[in-house]
Amino acid sequence: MRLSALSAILLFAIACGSESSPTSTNGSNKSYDVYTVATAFSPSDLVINAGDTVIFHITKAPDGDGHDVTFDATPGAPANIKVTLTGDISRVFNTRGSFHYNCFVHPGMTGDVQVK
Ligand SMILES: [Cu+2]
Repeated sequence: MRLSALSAILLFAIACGSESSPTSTNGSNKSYDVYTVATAFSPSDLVINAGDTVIFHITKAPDGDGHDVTFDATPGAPANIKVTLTGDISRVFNTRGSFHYNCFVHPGMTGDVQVK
């Protein structure tokens, strides 16, 4: 019994090996930060677990414009974030899958969240 619990924990740790590093933890759910840096999202790729939160920290681009976070029309994608000059806006990812998003103000400014 004790041994199987230990191997379950070990398996869990191995399965989570490729995950991104959370910036905070609330119970079993974690929070990850994504920043806008000029006209890029950083980090632009995240691997998280279902139920985790991503906080988008949006700051004005050098061109004076804000940023939006618009997800591809994938079932389970969280609500889009409208063009924002400055603000910290969080989204909870409850559905497993790959979620690609764009800032349409800045062509080529994209990111991905993989929810395991
Ligand atoms: Cu942008």
